[in-house]
Amino acid sequence: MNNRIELYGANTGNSLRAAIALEEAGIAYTACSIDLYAQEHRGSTYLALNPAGKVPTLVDHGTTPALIINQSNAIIQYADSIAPGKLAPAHPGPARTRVIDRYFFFVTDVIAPSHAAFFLHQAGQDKAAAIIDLRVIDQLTYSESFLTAGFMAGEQFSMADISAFTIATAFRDRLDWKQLAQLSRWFESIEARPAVQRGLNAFKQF
Ligand SMILES: N[C@@H](CCC(=O)N[C@@H](CS)C(=O)NCC(=O)O)C(=O)O
Repeated sequence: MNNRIELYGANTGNSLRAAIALEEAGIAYTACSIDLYAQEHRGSTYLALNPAGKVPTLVDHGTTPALIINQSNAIIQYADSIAPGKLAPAHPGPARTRVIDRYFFFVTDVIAPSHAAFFLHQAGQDKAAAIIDLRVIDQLTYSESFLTAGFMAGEQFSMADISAFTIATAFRDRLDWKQLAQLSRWFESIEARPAVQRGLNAFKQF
């Protein structure tokens, strides 16, 4: 093991969100790729870390016993707690609260419904899925109004940009970018960040 922290994941939005958060927070970690196609996430070794058989999972060997986190958004919160100020203003107050507010907008009003639509597609319920996908696109379009100061929650990059970026990436072919000048500028600037690029490439091999 090279680092105290290991991040198990695959090339999926949830895993990439966690990897980008660790990269942006400047937290050293070892990326451990899980081959979903080979069902590695359903094998006993991985199930011992994440009984739900989902990615990502973070293991911090710096605690006794090792700390295991199974939710991508809890991993982001953990990264914020051990690298204060990198993913949100460190001190409680209006600026930090705005970051949390926008972060939860993307997590609960955009990412969660898009997961529901994914499962409806898988179940052959394409009409129902399309209705939810349209709602996701509406919400992403609405987020253009957040970009008055450059980032999703003000003048500084934050966890709100991470949650927004991974879901905007998933819908990038379906957004009307020509009508979304601010969102377009924001997306390009987030995508160009070196830490975001490293996060996007964390699990490239599968
Ligand atoms: N709420 C969890 C969701 C995790 C999740 O659904 N991961 C998907 C990939 S995006 C997965 O592992 N799918 C494999 C499977 O269900 O077989 C999180 O945010 O971490």
